[in-house]
Parts: sequence; structure tokens; C-alpha cells
Amino acid sequence: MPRSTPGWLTIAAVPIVFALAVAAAGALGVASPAVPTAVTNAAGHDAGAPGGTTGHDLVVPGLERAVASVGPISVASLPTVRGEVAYAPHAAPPVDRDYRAHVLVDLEVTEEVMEIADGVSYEFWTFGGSVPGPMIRVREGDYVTINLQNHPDSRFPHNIDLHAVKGQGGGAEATLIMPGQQAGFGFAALSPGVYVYHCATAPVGMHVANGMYGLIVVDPADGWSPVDHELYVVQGDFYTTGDFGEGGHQPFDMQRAVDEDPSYVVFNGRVGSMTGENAPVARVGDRVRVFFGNGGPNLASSFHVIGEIFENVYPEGGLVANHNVQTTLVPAGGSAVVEMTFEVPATYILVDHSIFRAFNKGALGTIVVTGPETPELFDAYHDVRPYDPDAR
Ligand SMILES: [Cu+2]
Repeated sequence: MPRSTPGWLTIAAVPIVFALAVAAAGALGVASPAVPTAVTNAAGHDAGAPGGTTGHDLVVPGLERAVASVGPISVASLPTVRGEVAYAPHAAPPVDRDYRAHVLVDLEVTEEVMEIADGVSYEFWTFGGSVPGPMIRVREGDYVTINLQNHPDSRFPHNIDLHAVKGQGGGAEATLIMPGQQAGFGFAALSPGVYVYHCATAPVGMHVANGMYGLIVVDPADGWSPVDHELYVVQGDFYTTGDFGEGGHQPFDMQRAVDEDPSYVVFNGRVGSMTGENAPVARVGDRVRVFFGNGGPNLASSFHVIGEIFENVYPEGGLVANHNVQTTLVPAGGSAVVEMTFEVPATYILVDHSIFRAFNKGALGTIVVTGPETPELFDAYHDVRPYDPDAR
């Protein structure tokens, strides 16, 4: 399974648009996921009373708008489509629909040894064979069926809790499955925004620490503003027996995780996932959006891009924008959307500005921006001369 896309040339060049089931279902002989048929409307009320009463005067803020915007949902009447997904650093493509759909997403869980740094291996637990799991993208008002598949070679049960879900455990109870099992559930994606999903099987911290997280983006019905490129970046902290850079295979260290003393803090599951030949590239003048998530399990991220200013930040993955932001705080189990326009050619460095994590634990990536120099904006002259404070 693709864990990264080495040798790629431009960001957002080859978004992978397919259901994860294409590979997984063939191997497992998976049947089509069950399609719920009896949902009456988005809020679970009678269709004739959207956002209405449930026998008392309780009004849930936002619910009336959500129901009004999507109308009664009859899942059976919606066209069925496969979910849009992509692997980091590629963002899944924007949903190219102006109507609601029933979106089917199959997601396979695996446990597999991969490198967390050059010469350092670790047993990751994954959604889709990748850390983070694939970015899932749906549209406000869609009905989504998540079908989770636990690979027969797994040793542990797993499940999925999506923060985009309003319902028991975010789907965790419905999808708790043993190796060789699959299970699904459906939910109405009524609240546009950017949400973390993660495994919530006990011990939850361990499953998350092993890399079981990703983002599901619920596009607003009227979409996001146009950009030239979109990226998908998820931070995570890892707890290995050996310290940062200690070679060989490194097992998970539970005490270290409890003590919140990570040996690695990385973007997209690996030291160097966005540097060197893995660095996204852009051109001067390009506007770039980053869907940034923080899987944790423990640390909040002080997300910053060295040499840039975020024009827009949608803090915590909500829909209210802040402007001219240097660093945005992204909690564990949370997200943010940042947008910036690169006006000066440079190598821009993505960091957790809790800065030892960047330079000593791996939380560092780059975006290489090429194009004409713009000295009226930034003049990179190097005029190094002797300085003697006494020679005045
Ligand atoms: Cu799990």
C-alpha cells in the first residue's frame, strides 16, 4: 500500500481517487457494504418537522440550519458514490458535486512494520496502510457509510471514531471488529469542517500512538475558496524504547507514552516525509491550502511555516477564518486549515514551533517554492562585513 509518494513533482499532482476497497476488497472477497435504508431525515425527526420539537422545546444550535440546508434525507433516494480519498501529502480532491450523495468508504486496518526514520523501524497500526490514514472527503449533507475491514493478519481488534459523526462513540461501537472481520455504520455529514478520525479501541492511547488517525473533510456545500494546491499533513507523537535516531527495530514504550515523553514528533508518520525528494513544490504566486491535523496522542502542535504568514487560518477545523497568523495551535485530536500565497522563492519550513520537536524529534517538513526573485518584497542580499562596536 502506498505510504508516501516518492519522486512526485508537484503538490496535488496525482490525487488518488478510489475507494480503498478496490485493493482490500479483492483480497478479502468483501461484499458491498450494507446500505441503510430507513433514515427519515437528517436530524432523526419526522420529515415534516425539520429541526422541530421532540416533545419539548429543546433547540440545538446549528441543527436547524443543518436540517434546513439538506432537507429530509432518504438515503435510498440518494445516488451512491465511492468516497474521495488520497494519501498524505496529497489532499483528496474537492468533492465535484452540487448535490447530496450516499458516499461509500471502505477502510482497511493493517498492522505493519515500516520505517519511522532512516534505519529505524516501528510496528505501525494503520488505516489504509498509511500514517496518517487516507484523507476522506465528502460534501455537506452527504450520507456516509464507513465500512471498516480488519485484515486477517492483524493481531488486535480495532475500530474507528470519526469526529465528523454525531452519534455513539463517533462510530466506535458499531465498528469494533476482530482480525478478519468487517463492520460498517452510516451517518449524515451535516456539519462542514475538518475532522480527525482515529481508532478508539482500548488501550486507546496505544492505538492512536501507533498511528491510527487521519482526517475526514466535510466540504461546505458551496465549497472552499479556489487555491492552486492543497496538502494533507498530520502530526503525531511516537514513543519508542530507544531515543530519537537509535537504529534498528524500536518497540512501543507504554510508560514513555504515559509520561508524554515522545522520542519522535513527526509529520505524516515519518521523519523526512516532506523533505528532500519528498518535498512538495510550488511556484511563486501559488496559493496553497494545508489541511493540518494532529493525531497526538499527547502533544498539541504549534504549527508554523518559517518564512510565511498564514493569510487565513480556520482554527480547530471550523469555518470561521482568522487572518495574518504566524502560528496556530492545533490540539491533539484537532485540526486547522491554513492558507498562504507564496510570493517569494524560497524553501519554506513547516514546523511544530515547540521547536526542539522540529530540530530534535522530526517535526519538520518543507515546501520548495521556485520562480522569479521579487526583491521589492524580499531582498536576500548577503553583505557580510566586519563589525567593531568600538570603531565609531
Ligand atoms: Cu486500533
